Amino acid sequence: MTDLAAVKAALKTQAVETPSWAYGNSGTRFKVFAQAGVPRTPQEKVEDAAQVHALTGVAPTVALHIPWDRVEDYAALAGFAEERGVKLGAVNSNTFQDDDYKLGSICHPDAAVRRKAVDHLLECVDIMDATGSADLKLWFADGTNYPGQDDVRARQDRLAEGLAEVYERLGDRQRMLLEYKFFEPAFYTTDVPDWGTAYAHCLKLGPKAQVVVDTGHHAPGTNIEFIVATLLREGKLGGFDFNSRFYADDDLMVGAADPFQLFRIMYEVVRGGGFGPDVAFMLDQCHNIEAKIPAIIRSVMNVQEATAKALLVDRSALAEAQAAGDVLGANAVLMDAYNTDVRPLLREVREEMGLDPDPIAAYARSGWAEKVLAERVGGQQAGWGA
Ligand code: PSV
Ligand code: MN
Repeated sequence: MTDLAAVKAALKTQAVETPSWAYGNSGTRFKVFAQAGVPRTPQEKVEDAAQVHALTGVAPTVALHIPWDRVEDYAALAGFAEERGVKLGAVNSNTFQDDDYKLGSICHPDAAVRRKAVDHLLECVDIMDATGSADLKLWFADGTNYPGQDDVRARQDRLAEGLAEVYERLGDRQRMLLEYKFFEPAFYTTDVPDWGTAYAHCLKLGPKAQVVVDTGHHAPGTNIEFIVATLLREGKLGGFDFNSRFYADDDLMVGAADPFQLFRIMYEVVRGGGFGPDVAFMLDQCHNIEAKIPAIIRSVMNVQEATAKALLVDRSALAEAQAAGDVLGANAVLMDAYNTDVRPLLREVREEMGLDPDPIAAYARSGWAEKVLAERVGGQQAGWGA
């Protein structure tokens, strides 16, 4: 038997970080479709993120991407966010959109380019000091396209050296979260292609370096929940970039393509003691053809639903069935939780939190979409890469 009151209490503590770039225009390399009313400034992105938190109650922070969210005064941006009821979250670095980075950034063969990349990462830590952010999220587009193009092992040495310099700069309450991705934009080798490589670097760096699992960054069929279980067991799971993929790094709404996978991941999180402040639950998505704010609300709700189901797993019945070697019985315990309709429970949780039980309908009624459509006229709309 699961304790429903405990499940509800846990759900009320949930925190899903939304990404600033998800509020701006995005697309593919073929076309970016502009949407009316999208933010033009980091402040407007924060305002949209505040709407998501106000309606869901579980999206209290918004991640920044530098330089996409460059401002003169980061402390002022943090104050602006707090006035609207949210905080600034992870600072995401960007060493992939400058011409100098054609052959890589922190792993580049030229020391001058490596210096530039590391300086950018150090600047991101300065920004964290100003915003009060705890996490520096690192993703490197570094790699090679052709066998022999560069010395793959030397690139690992350069990576280790650059990361070590940034690690030394971190404050006591700051972490570095290293994200892996198995391909793209490099096609032959990627310098941080998998959790093992990220883990090896983080282990050498020390306790403030942890691995981040972007759910879209795996080959089809990869057992992501096993990776999650392993990283948690080793104390090295720093967080998630949640999204869904059908083919590659599609960045669709989390829980849309494979809600069962999301449940399995969240079960391992709960099972491994990772449901809490030590693991950052972030979205990393782009909404290319759908309305952005409702899509982000839906994504947050999808994470909530998977979490509720994971919390509902009857752990003692499961342990009993597992110990007895009852294969089908154990599987049934897990499937019972997955097949539970948790929407009524989540409606209750929201009502108890003083929220509208239906955040999507509440958003439609709020008038926010009409307001920004009328107000956000002119200027340069924010977009992926701008
Ligand atoms: C790379 O594909 C990535 O997942 C990294 O997290 C980047 O910072 C982000 O996407 C940009 O959307
Ligand atoms: Mn990511």
